[in-house]
Amino acid sequence: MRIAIVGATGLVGQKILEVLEERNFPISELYPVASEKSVGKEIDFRGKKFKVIAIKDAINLKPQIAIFSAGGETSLKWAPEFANVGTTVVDNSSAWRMDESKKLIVPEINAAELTGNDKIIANPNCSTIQLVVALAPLHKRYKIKRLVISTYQSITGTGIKAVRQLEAERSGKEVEKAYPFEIDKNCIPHCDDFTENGYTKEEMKLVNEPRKILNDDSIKITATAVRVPVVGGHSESVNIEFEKDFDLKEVRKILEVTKGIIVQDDIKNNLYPMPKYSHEKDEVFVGRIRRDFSNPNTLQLWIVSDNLRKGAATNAVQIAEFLKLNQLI
Ligand code: 11C
Repeated sequence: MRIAIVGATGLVGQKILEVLEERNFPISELYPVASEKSVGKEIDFRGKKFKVIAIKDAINLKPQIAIFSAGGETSLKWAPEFANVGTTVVDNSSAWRMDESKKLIVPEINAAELTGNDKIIANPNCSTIQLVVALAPLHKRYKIKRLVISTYQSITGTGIKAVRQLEAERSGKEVEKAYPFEIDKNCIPHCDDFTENGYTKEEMKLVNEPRKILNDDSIKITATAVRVPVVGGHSESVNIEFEKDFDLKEVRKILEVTKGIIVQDDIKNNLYPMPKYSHEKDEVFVGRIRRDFSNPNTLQLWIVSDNLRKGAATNAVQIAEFLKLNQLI
């Protein structure tokens, strides 16, 4: 495969390269792409050095696949240009996710929808991916009526500037801030910009994206997204009301046998998922599985995953693997 990584020097771009290397994705030519100021810099991949090139040069090279992680504006402008030369784009930004003509893919759930005609494929938001991996098999069995989600999101979701802010706060240095407040020893109930309805964009992604992936607009969803001084991954407290009642043992069994999920739920031994231990792992960890005794047909879960891996890079690479395996590129 001839592959371009657009945004190769960013946190997610670097993680994509790491995941491609780990999973031994077949690559004959690699075109790392970044903004003008990074062109000419070298990146390491499989023990070799590769020069970062400009996006126009990458388009002229007509790669079979381009994985984008360079923000919505770059995707809106350049993904169609790649598609025009026959490249299949897997896009990590929010630019195309809710576009009706584009598919929003979590391979374990809906990769079978993909065809060779899908030239721009959207990768969901990190907090959505870990959520739907856990919810999809339960929705299939009991049909979800309503979700109440609270997230505890890693600073790595914001990017390198936030990582530097946290490090600077901890070592007492001055640095340009990614957040309007100190993040160390704090929780900021504000992920991404606020919208007119009082929710943030991050919260509205949690409202809209799961409905599209689960192909069910009837699910009612409300969410509060909170940034916490954590590096390893995102955590989510999820209250799930089903249309019909469930058997708790069966819920656990369903989660245990679902590909990509690791159940960590043994409260007697203090076993539950935590972001520190999901760091650098590709799975979605589910625990604190219990019946909500305040409401009928309602389940409470705690879901944790490394937001840069399954929440971004791993999911994108899995899409690329599916395309290759099914000869869609
Ligand atoms: C965060 N979820 O943690 C965001 C980062 O739409 O792809 C990814 C934003 C996106 O802040």
